[in-house]
Amino acid sequence: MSSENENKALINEIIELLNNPDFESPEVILLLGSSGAGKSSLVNTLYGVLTGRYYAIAKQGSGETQSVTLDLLRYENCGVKLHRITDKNKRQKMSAVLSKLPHILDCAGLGDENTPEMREIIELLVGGYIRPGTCMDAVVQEQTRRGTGNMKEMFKPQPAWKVSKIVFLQGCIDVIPGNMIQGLNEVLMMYDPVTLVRKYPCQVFVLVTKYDLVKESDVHSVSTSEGKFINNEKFEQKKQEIAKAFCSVGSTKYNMLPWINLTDDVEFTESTIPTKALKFLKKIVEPGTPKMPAPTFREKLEDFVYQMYHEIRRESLHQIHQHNVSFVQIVGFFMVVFLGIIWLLRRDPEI
Ligand SMILES: Nc1nc2c(ncn2[C@@H]2O[C@H](COP(=O)(O)OP(=O)(O)OP(=O)(O)O)[C@@H](O)[C@H]2O)c(=O)[nH]1
Ligand SMILES: [Mg+2]
Repeated sequence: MSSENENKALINEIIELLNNPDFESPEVILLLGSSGAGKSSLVNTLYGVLTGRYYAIAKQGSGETQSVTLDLLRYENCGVKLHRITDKNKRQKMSAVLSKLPHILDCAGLGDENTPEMREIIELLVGGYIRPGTCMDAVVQEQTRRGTGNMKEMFKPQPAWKVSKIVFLQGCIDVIPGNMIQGLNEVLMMYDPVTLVRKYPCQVFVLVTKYDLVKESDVHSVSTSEGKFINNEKFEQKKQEIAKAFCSVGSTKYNMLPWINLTDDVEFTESTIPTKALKFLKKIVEPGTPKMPAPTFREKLEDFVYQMYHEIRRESLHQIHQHNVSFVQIVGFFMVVFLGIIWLLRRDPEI
């Protein structure tokens, strides 16, 4: 199949997936990784592939790697607007599903640390606490002023901002930020102490970027006047290292892809980038693990009350056994607790 036909088939498959009756809401994808890993370039790549024209809608670094994204930016439906799609047929096909394309969150590259401060920032990002457009430097300053652990008081989380999938970007020639990955893993492993339900059930994808810098050669890593290259063996080693760093959140080989971004230097008409990008987009919109509804306040309260009941019952039996309290005292206490619970549950039946 020619690459043009393969791309058309992929677009059709993506449209079909988005049109499925079980489609609920667009995915919210958070891009994470070190500064210069290629997060903003990925936004531009997906935009270019979907519209058929490459524009740098997300400001990306050029020349020497530098931190350019400073705010939390949200690209609604991959930043695509219907009138931007160049091909008329594609525009017609996409019109019904445009609003179902994923939303992408791009933010400043995080430092390689696993501190309570960093984990709180990751939690705020993943939990949908930070409003798109927020200056991330200001968030860090506010965190210093208020003290770590108090930032959730500042932002009201929005369900529409809550992240459903994380795409971690790692340049194949760059150092793996092991501490940051560990911090991310710890946040993703967090669970509600009452219900034991995972707080942030996000699927993680890893893109190993700058794959165009992998060259066949005898040496492991070469620096030339045009830049730095590595060979295939070194690339495979890097992939294994990344897989190991993510193994606790179950990121398998299936979720890790070698990746080349469209940049000012890479023309997408000459390459296989569109096919790879469409395959990735298909993977992102595929129904993965079924989404579990988050427990409501009422369900949490019921679980809490149930656990308390058994705790008190166990303790009471122990006290009776020790002859410390009488049966009548215990029954009286239970009556008070029971009436309190009834009052709590009836207070606001809408919750
Ligand atoms: N060769 C090559 N260069 C890439 C690739 N992806 C990104 N780059 C380059 O890497 C540099 C950094 O890219 P960005 O997309 O700005 O990186 P970022 O992750 O958004 O960085 P911050 O905004 O600082 O967090 C730019 O010069 C890009 O052109 C790739 O796949 N191959
Ligand atoms: Mg950026």
